[in-house]
Amino acid sequence: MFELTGKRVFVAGHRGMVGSALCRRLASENCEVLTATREELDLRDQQAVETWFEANRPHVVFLAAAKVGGILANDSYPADFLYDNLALETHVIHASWKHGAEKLLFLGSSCIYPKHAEQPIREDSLLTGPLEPTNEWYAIAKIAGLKLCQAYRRQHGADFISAMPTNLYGPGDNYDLETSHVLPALLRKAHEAKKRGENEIAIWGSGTPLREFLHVDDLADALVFLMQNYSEEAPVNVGSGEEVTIEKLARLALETVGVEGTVRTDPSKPDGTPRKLLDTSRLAELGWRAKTPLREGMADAYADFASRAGQ
Ligand code: GFB
Repeated sequence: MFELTGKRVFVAGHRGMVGSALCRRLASENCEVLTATREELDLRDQQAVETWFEANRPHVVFLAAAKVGGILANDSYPADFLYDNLALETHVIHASWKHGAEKLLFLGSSCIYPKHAEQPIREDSLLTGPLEPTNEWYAIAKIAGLKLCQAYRRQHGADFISAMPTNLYGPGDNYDLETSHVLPALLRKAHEAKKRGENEIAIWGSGTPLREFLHVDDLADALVFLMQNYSEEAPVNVGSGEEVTIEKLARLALETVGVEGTVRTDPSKPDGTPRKLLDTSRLAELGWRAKTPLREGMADAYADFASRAGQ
């Protein structure tokens, strides 16, 4: 088991949904958590990253910083999704090796797998077929990050590992209707329908795509578990096994918010990949399983949204 006790642990991206969940989770490990705001350290600036690592010399790195967004943001800003992610992961992974970090965990995404991968998606289906076009820019950057970890392990013996989470949600999510992922968007749409006294929400696409959702606190727990218990080249999928259609998710959002309403589809908007269910047997064999049921997790996410919206 890899010990976190007494270590300096850098959480890159600590203000994001995943990074902040990691900080909450690491509070119960006996370690020193290092963070840097975007204003203090632009991870896309290689010199700044070098200088920061030289000064702080973390023993452990969780690479949770990333340019992320939902299907429309991915499709609209391909240069940002490719460049920002390639730049920051290259700089952090290289500096971690150069300045002697003992271990690094890189965070990928389930969209790295081929659009028509056999379901549930096993880790070894990586690079066996074409990607989903709406997010191929992000996926290519995440594949490059995973490969960097493998390359530094092979060439330099660096203990760098990768985790591939399914679609995430929870406290600290982005609720902007243009750039967010589907779950926060639907909670917000249901919330606004309730405020306006309406009984219908509109969803993008056909409503038939299937997605698996994982609460971010479960993910953070899995990442700490992997840091302590896993040390191999292959990436590890992190999922909940809880899969729903987008239409069902919209009905769950209405129930969570307390609206008796209906769901209208919008076929002019993209569906993206038809299904994205991760095979999590590798993680289960190591001894970890998700705990939060979707209905319970959505209530928690909505409480966070409502408190931030001042409701
Ligand atoms: O969460 P989402 O944006 O991303 O969309 P992906 C999931 C599904 O929900 C798609 C539908 O079929 C959307 O068309 N959807 C319905 C909506 N209504 C809405 C809405 O109001 N907002 C949004 N955003 N979607 C992302 C990738 O793919 O998944 C990223 O683009 C990343 O790169 C992330 O991998 C985890 O699941 O399609």
